[in-house]
Formats: sequence, C-alpha cells, structure tokens
Amino acid sequence: MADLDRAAACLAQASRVVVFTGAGVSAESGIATFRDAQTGLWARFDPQRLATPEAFLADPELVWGWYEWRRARLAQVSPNPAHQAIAELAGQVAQLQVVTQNVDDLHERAGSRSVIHLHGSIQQPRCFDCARPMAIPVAEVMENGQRLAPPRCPLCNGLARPGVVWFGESVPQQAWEAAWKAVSTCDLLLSVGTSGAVYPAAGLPRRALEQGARVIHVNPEPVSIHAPGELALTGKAGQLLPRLLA
Ligand code: BJW
Ligand code: ZN
Repeated sequence: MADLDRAAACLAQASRVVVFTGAGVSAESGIATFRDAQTGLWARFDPQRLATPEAFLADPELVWGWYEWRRARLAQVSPNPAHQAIAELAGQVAQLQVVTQNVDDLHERAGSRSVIHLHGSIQQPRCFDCARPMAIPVAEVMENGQRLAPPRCPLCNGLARPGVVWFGESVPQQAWEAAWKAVSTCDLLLSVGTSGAVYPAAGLPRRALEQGARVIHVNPEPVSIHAPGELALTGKAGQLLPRLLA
C-alpha cells in the first residue's frame, strides 16, 4: 500500500487527532522557514542576535525592526491549502486539536478554532518590563534588515517587544499543559513542516508514540522514523494535506 493510502487509512480510524505544525506549513503562503540554508529567516542572521532576550536588549532596533518586517509581511499573505485542509479536518473527526510552533495566525485565518500557540504570537507585542499588552499598528511597508525603534510602554516606559517565545524563555505554561494533554490522549498526531530542532515542542511526537498513538510526518525533506507507529510522507504540506485529508 502506498504511504499516502496507509496514512489515509490511519486517519480514517482515528477519532482524537492532533495536528502539530511548524514553519513549513506556512512556507507555501510565502512565509520563510527558519532553518532553510538559502531562504530561511536565519540564513542571513545568527539566531542568537535575534531570538533571545539578550539580543533584544543588546540591539532593540535590530530585533524590533526584524519582527515588525515579519509582521508587515504576514499582513500581506494568506493561508494556503495546507492550513485550509487542517481547518476542514475538524469537521471530519470527533476531536481535533491544532498545536503550532508558529507565531503567525494563518491557522486561525483558515478557520481553525482553538489553536494552541507554543511560541506565542507576533501579533501581540507587549512591554518588555511590565508585560502589559501594547496595541501597535502594523507598519505598511518594511524592508528585511530595516532597523526600527520599539515604542515605549505608556505605563512604565519599558520597550515594546514581540509577543513571542525566545530561546531561554519558558513556553507559556497553560499552552504547554493543554498541548501535553491533547498529545497524551490522541490516537493520531500529524507532524507537519517542522525540523524538530527546538525543545520542548520537538518532544511532542515522541510523547504521542509512547502513549500508543500513530504519528505521521509531512515534510519535503526525508524524516527518519524509528517506531512501528510512525510514517513519513515526503512532499509539501500544501500538496499532500489536501489529498490526505480530502
Ligand atoms: C515544509 C515545507 C512545506 C519547508 N511543507 N514542510 C533540550 C535539549 C537541548 C536544548 C534544549 C532542550 N530544552 C530546551 C532547550 C533550549 C532551547 C532549544 O530547544 N534549543 C535547541 C536549538 C536545541 N529551547 C528553549 O529555549 C525553549 N524554552 C525552554 O525550553 O524553556 C525552559 C528553559 C528556560 C530557561 C533556560 C533553558 C530552558 C524556547 C524555545 C523558543 C523557540 N522560539 C523560536 C522563535 C520564535 C519567535 C520567532 O518566530 O522569531 O520558535 S525558534 C524557531 O524554531 C521558532 C520556531 O517555532 C521553532 C521551530 O522551528 P520549525 O517550525 O521547526 O522551523 P524550521 O525552519 O526549523 O523547519 C521548517 C521545516 O519545514 C523543515 O523541516 C522543512 O524541511 C519543512 N518545510 N517547506 C512542509 N512546503
Ligand atoms: Zn510597561
């Protein structure tokens, strides 16, 4: 049986499904992934210069400008067929939980409800010092690499920071507990478009396998599989998911 047919058979038997996504699910919307050697967001920048609290404090204009460039870019793109297929899957299984590492809102814009964001949201800047949410209009046009001074908090004069989870920061506890519970009780986890390089999120597929669920990986790069309950579909999410979830 071809892998796609085997995956479709697993899905047909599943009733509690978790879709776990990474940057690859948004790639076909025109949002760059992180670790692609040529086009990835970090092909030009060292992550330590951008995605840590220390980096932000050392050069707030560089880091804020980079995130505001990404937020402006996000406003110009749309969900792709992978996001749409995942949203439609909710009507076909008894329980569906989307758990994403992405800071974009493309799952929600495709119609998915109750999306768990493990790494926060680029749409929700907050004060670096007092954590108060700050409503900051999206810049209309920005260039990659453009520096921009972060606005100041009206309460405490702290700097605005993106509402994302940087390296060395904890994943929000409520989101993590909800994701862990969903993964611990699912019978199928679809892992879509992630390199599995960043913890604790990268441990979720293993947790699903350990409690007896099946795991299907969707990625254009080969994913090594180790357990009998694991299956890898090699291809782009926007092409494979509409066929798998049709
Ligand atoms: C397609 C495709 C198409 C392409 N279709 N697919 C255990 C061991 C070692 C280290 C640690 C550990 N536990 C914790 C750590 C430290 C650290 C960590 O994991 N480091 C690793 C680098 C080893 N983790 C943390 O610091 C985390 N916090 C934490 O653990 O708190 C406790 C603690 C507190 C204090 C001290 C220490 C620990 C927080 C991690 C936060 C990650 N944040 C980022 C940035 C968010 C903001 C932003 O957007 O800028 O989140 S990093 C970045 O990586 C981003 C992503 O969500 C995350 C995952 O990346 P993802 O989504 O997998 O993207 P890529 O680019 O890697 O992969 C894309 C994939 O798509 C590829 O496979 C392509 O092939 C594929 N693809 N086109 C389908 N069309
Ligand atoms: Zn403040």
